[in-house]
Amino acid sequence: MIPLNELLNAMQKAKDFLFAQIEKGASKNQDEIAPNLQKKVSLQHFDSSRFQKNIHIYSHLDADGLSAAAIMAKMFTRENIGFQITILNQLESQYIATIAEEISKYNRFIVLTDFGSGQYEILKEKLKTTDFLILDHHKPEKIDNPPEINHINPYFYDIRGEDEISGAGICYLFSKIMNEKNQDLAALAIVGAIGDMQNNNDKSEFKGINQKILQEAMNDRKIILEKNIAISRTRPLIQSLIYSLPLEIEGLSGSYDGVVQFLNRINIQATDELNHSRTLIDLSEMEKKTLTNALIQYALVEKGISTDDIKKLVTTFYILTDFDPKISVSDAREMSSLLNACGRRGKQGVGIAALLGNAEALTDAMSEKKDYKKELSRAIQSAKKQIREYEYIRTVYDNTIDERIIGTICSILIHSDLQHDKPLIAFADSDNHFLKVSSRANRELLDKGLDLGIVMRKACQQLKIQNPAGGHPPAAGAKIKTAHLKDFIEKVNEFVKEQIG
Ligand SMILES: [Mn+2]
Repeated sequence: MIPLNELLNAMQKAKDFLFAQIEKGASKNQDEIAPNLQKKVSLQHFDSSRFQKNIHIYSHLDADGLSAAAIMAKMFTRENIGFQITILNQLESQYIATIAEEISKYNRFIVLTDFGSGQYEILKEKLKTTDFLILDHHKPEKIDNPPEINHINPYFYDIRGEDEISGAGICYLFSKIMNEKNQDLAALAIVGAIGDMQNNNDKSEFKGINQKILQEAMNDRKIILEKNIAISRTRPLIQSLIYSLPLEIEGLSGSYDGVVQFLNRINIQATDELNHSRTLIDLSEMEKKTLTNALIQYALVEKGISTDDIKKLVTTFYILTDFDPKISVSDAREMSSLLNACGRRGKQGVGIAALLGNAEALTDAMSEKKDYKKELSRAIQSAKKQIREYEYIRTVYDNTIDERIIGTICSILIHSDLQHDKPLIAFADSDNHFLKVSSRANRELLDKGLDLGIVMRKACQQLKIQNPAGGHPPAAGAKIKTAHLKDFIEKVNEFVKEQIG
């Protein structure tokens, strides 16, 4: 059988399993939430229905995790199944213990999205198989064959969770098994996949199941592809060309006069008849073509920029048609970074509601994003001063950086100027003398065979660290005691050496 069909078969069984579980066993306290989780709850919908159990969805804090949660929220609402959502930065053992308590006290059924596969062993130890369902795409600890009914993961079917399908994509496929109507959520799966940078290849294209999902979203006109110059779509044209070109073009980048002359030369007005600044989306199709061609011509002929670099000037925008095209987040990439900002600032509910089309939430989310940007640029400047060199790795430990953004900082730094020959391991203070660990590697290191997921897991095992580490080859995380820092760095350095030394 082809892998996708096998995956869908498993989902069909998992759906029947889920219904069987929530139909039995009356819950005493349908409206209560485990008290110590109360402050983390962001969204809930309880309904009196034929179902005996309510569902508690736990999902990951990033854009993919929030998109996954939004899909599940819509799906359960449509089926009139009561649910609540809690978003966690990482599924740590302390939360698994709380979940176990919650199940026995309130008789909940647990759905874990965009995480869980990396913690399956400990979940199985603390919970009964009949109490939870995992919908994840991170590489599982063990590839069981056949996998258990409550554990859905593409890797069991030879589908790469790294770039062929996201957590939101898995939830989307599951939601369609639940109800064909949910095909209208395909665009949300694409937002999730973009959040996990699954189209981060030379052509910015999706592959595997992501490509199929994109096609479904396009068939229903939920997403429109738009090839255009890779500048901001919603900032004033002049500013966009001065500041947001993807490569430096002498005479335009940073030059107000240069850009104004350039636009004059090709007869494109930077302002409209009311003297308002025009943006890329205000331009007519004809003007967009003129601008793109003129820009390529200028860069190629007058500035001698290589054809490889020229390609970067044009990009594909994934336009979400459910949103006003005049706002930045009608671009799926912007939407995904909006969700990410909401998650990192502890406003997960706002992010999910915005993605589901709530206008008020969208306004709030956009202002969160502004604050988030400020916070990031401060943190990057600060982190750069804390970089330390080891033989096979670089580390950053900055106690002024919030643990929720350390992964982002790590990603930005690994793709910045100097960090190309070694992976970067970043640490931030967490609660109770613990450190949150984030690690990132670039393409060159991956091609050499580096798998940070394995490195993190092995280092944790060796140091008998209770919290299981998780992740992919290019990005992995963990949580360790501050006292373990030195030993942990040593182990990571050693295991990276084993892989690429
Ligand atoms: Mn994900």
